[in-house]
Amino acid sequence: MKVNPQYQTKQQLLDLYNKPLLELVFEAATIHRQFHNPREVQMSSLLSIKTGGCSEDCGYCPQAARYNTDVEAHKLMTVESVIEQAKNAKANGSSRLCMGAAWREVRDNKDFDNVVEMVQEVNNLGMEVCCTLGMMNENQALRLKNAGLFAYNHNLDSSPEFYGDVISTREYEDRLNTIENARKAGISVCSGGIIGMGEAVEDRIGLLMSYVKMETPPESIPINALVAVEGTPLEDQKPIEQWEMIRMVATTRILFPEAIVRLSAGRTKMNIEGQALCFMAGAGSIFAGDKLLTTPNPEFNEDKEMFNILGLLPKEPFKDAVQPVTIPDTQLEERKRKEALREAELLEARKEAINQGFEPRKVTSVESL
Ligand code: SAM
Ligand code: DTB
Ligand code: SF4
Repeated sequence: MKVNPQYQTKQQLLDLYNKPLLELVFEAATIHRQFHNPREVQMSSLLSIKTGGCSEDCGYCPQAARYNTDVEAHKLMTVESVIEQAKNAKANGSSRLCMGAAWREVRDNKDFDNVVEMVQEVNNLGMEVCCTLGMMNENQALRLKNAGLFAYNHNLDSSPEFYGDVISTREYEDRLNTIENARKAGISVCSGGIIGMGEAVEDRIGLLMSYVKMETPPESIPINALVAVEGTPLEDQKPIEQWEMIRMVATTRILFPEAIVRLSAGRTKMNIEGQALCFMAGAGSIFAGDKLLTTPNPEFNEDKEMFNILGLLPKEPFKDAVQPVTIPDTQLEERKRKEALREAELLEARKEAINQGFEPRKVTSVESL
């Protein structure tokens, strides 16, 4: 059951969201137990592989170049450092790595080739690999799929009606197209939204209705509470009450019984009791590690203690699906072949020069140039 047939209309969903809290949690917990092991919670680590300097104007985002935030822009990480971070996340109990890039869209360039290689390498570590790289076309989605990508995260963020109040540089329709491209390539879809941006409850329900309308709703639905970052247009938004997170998690759980509902950004503002109610109401995953993409998150040890207190168990990778197979990427292979050839040619030219008595000039100081 992808969508719960009991809830078809916006009004039915609004009534559900506004139900007495414990009734709502009970209904969600009952459904959660029918479709999932309630003790298992997936720990997923986020890694910002390319940070800041983004051209978009998403009002919540500290990585948009146009806002004056403390985020320092960094170019794409190297494949080696991504592997190191992935191993570290795995050693701390994470079964999924989500790599995020502050891009408007994927471009067919060397950086993307490197991302393809990152996906291959992390998949080889036996972790579920997720990417969130902005908009992408079908061919790019296929390359990621063949590299071994398990899921693609692309959020709709809010209802179509409220979306324009927060973002103007990308249309809702663009987002739906990217989700469709991931789907067509056979990649599992992770898509959700943010609450606490000043939207009405109707907009939270409007977000969920967008997923109801899809032929296949997402397998994974992250629910983020806005992290209000200084310098962004939403910096003055008051933090939402954790009861709202619980209601949103529960409503999402009831509506999409098979999906993994992710208790995502905003946990530093919640206590263990509030998070416990989210797990009770069907949250099946958290982001683990002391950093989300650029903002703080509870430390691994704090979460380990919470898991102990609540009797939760970290979920193993690929429990509900098979691990994707990595297929060699012809573009990446071709680039590597050309690079190796160029390097060999340079080495040969250098040897030749030495043989002919031309010592390569040693640069000892800037003045000698
Ligand atoms: N640049 C890509 C894109 O926008 O599709 C991928 C990275 S972007 C940071 C991924 C998601 O993080 C956004 O769609 C948004 O839902 C979430 N996000 C970003 N900033 C946030 C914040 N301050 N609070 C909560 N969620 C946030
Ligand atoms: C999602 O829905 N939440 C994550 C993940 N998908 C990529 C991102 C949260 C980012 C919070 C703000 C930051 O740390 O920059
Ligand atoms: Fe750029 Fe993504 Fe941030 Fe929007 S959410 S500004 S696209 S990094």
